[in-house]
Amino acid sequence: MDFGAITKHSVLHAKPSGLLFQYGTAGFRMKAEHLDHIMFRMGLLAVLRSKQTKSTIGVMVTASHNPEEDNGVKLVDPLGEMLAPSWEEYATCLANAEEEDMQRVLIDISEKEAVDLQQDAFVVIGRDTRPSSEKLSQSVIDGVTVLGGQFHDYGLLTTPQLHYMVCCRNTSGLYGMATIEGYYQKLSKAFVELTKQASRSGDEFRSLKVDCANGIGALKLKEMEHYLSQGLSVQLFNDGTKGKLNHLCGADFVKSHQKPPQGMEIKSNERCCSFDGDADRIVYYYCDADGHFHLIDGDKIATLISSFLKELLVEIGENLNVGVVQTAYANGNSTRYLEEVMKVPVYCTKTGVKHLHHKAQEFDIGVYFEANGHGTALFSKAVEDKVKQLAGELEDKKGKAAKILRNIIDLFNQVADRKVISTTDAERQAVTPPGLQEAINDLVKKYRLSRAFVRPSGTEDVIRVYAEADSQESADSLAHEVSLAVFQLAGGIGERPQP
Ligand code: G16
Repeated sequence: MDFGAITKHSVLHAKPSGLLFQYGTAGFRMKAEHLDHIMFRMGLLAVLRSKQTKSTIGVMVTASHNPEEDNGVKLVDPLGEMLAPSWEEYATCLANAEEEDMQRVLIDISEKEAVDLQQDAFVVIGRDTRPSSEKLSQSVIDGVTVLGGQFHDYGLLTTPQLHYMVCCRNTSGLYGMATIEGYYQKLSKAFVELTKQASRSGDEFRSLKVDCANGIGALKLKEMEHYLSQGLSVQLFNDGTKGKLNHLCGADFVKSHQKPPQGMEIKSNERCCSFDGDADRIVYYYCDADGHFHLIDGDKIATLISSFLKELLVEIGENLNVGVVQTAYANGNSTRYLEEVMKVPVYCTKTGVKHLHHKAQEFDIGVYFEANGHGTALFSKAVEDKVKQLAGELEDKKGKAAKILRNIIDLFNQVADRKVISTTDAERQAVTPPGLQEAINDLVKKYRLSRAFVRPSGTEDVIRVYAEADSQESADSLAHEVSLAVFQLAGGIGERPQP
């Protein structure tokens, strides 16, 4: 390592004093103005990780669902999955190191992880549409080059697209071509074939209104639209031409407010969906003939996907081990339905795609979704090979089901996806501050069919409160009471929570 060069560049990306940085649920997230040194240092770290794994590593510059003024960065590991937990710790350590300690921290990481510094390194970079993203991704590139790494800057990309590029590069193109064109071709081919195999094919099933959260999803869907034209006609809303990113629109807004985004007129039974700021979440919705809004969130998507997969497996005659992974936010009824009616085992992990993804890899077919719309289905290599073989061999109904399943495998982009309060039991129980969990338990007892929990967010400086009960009024009231308990027992600041 050329420490002279590292120091010379590092001072150009000075660390602001008095702030603590943490690699959270999905990387570093905060106001964009505090992130320059983190970007430079994540460029350095990506090179070390690339040398250690002898693979291409991804760096995505985005703050996803957070407001436009924020930004963030996440590293993507060799098969497109989230960065390994031990490296998250190195990322935190490097982000907080004082200038004079940088050399020691870099040597420490290299020694602990037996990084061969002579090894070549390659890093791919993508960014969302935030005004701050271009400059910040330049700082990542500075970090990569000063450590002698090679890079490819894809420029504007959605997060799933960057994950795809990393996976393609590390499988020598086996997963697909590592170009934007390759991404559109692979996914649209599988999708268009699936729509041809679908039993219902009227125009009403082929049109979709898409709320793009005023983000990158709009640009990329416009590029992809004509590849899909034989199977789907999309109408874009909140495409970034006037509104602000994630403001009054996008998946997070629709899920948490349980209403359509601003700027989208919905007629009865029209099919609609919303992305988030980096297009790695999706929720669907429609209004019925009486004007009632219906949300198909991650819980429902997981249920629909796993029921469909089970039907296909029965048709093919294969008995595979299908599991569903959720988080504490999953509505209790969805868990009950999956376990009791669908007879599918359900597991609960901590919030964060990385935790769900990890668990889902234990099954032949693992379906995972966070209620907020992050998720996918994972198929083991053995299942993938078997399905491809059966699709070639079987005929009639069985053959048709196997071919549908083969296209589904190609369609799912499977790449391997506040501190006062601490939690346990997949974040369903608060351990500290003392008395908080007992207070929540007492409040929950006051309502029928109720659950509630609290946890510190890993992407925003807030405590999240979740509540469910037998009616909307009860759920709202329980949420408010739990918020008040948090405010009192965890030393809340600012205004008291309002009902
Ligand atoms: C990120 C993570 C998700 C998580 C969400 C909220 O989403 O990728 O797994 O559910 O943050 O996390 P928290 O409640 O810890 O703030 P995104 O879309 O912002 O990347």
